[in-house]
Amino acid sequence: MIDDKKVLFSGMQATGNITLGNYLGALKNWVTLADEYETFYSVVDLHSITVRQDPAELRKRARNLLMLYIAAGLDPKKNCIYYQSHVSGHAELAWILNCFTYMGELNRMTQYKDKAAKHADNINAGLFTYPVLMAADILLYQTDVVPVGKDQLQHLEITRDIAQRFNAIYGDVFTIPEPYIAKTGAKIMSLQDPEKKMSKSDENPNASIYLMDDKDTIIRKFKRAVTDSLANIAYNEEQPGIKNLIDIYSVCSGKSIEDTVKEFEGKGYGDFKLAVGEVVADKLVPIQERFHEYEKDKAFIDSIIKENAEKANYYAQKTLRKVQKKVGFPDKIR
Ligand code: ATP
Ligand code: LTN
Repeated sequence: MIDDKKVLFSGMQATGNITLGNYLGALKNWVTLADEYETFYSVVDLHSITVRQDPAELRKRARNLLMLYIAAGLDPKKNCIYYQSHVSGHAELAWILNCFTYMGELNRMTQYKDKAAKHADNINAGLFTYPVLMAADILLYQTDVVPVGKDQLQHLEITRDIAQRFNAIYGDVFTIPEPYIAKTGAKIMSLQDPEKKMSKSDENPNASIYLMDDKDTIIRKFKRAVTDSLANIAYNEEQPGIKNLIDIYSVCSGKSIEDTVKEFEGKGYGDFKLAVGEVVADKLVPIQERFHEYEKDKAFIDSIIKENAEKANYYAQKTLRKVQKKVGFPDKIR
């Protein structure tokens, strides 16, 4: 708790262009929940280097991502939006938690298995202990709730296990966090292969809608979206492409799944795809406009980066000192 408010933490990697999946699965919910909680939204650049990055590119993407958080509707004066690398407590706590995490647990992580298969030439120890750093992110702020997409549930589980294990030995040190998964939009699928999640690291640009895509591009990508030959707009597992488009339309328009199906019953796929494109563009264009405004206001963004890093550091240090004491590190001589 901070000032009687529960704490919310979440983060995203600056590894590529943010997709509609990231927005609907995570960022959009962050905005909805922001008022209710004391919030920390991090650009998790330490996580990003588990996969090789070009330094100049990483720096640019990380700044763009930070500006996108703000452009999406998070007020940086109320929400602590900051770079993970500006708060050394993340790495320090991660080290300690590494000593409370088992190889067997990490070996079971599906994200690790997927990424290791994708980057067979660079299966580094950071990739393996990625979930421990994520646990440190969350536990450092005594977080109550973590809004994420469905793919991150396993990482939340291991975070809870590590926290409970630590608490069992040293007493009530960490708050045990709960995941928050939205009912719709928690898993947006690729437009080119609706059996696969939409991912910013997909090589095929037509598989994803990027948050910065212009309206024509958005509509063109939806027109090309892979569907089926049943010519029937219905919400079921046999029609994953159409199901995905219904999900997207429903979250972006605020209408329920049932109302969406009713609205398009009997209509052709072409008309439906166009309507999905329109509603998505209506959501994204205002975000893009705000983003371009912030791009011009370097001094404002810089001041946000500085102030929020200080705020995050303050809370991080509080937890870190407690943990260091518990495990038996000597007090610093001041
Ligand atoms: P990468 O492709 O590089 O692994 P990613 O697109 O999966 O990246 P992350 O940075 O790992 O994105 O995730 C950021 C947030 O977006 C997480 O909360 C994640 O659960 C959510 N998310 C990612 N992809 C989707 C998706 N297709 N649908 C819903 N939520 C998603
Ligand atoms: N692994 C997450 C990003 C992430 C995160 C976090 C999310 C790193 N640390 C802490 C929530 C809380 C992902 O989305 N791939």
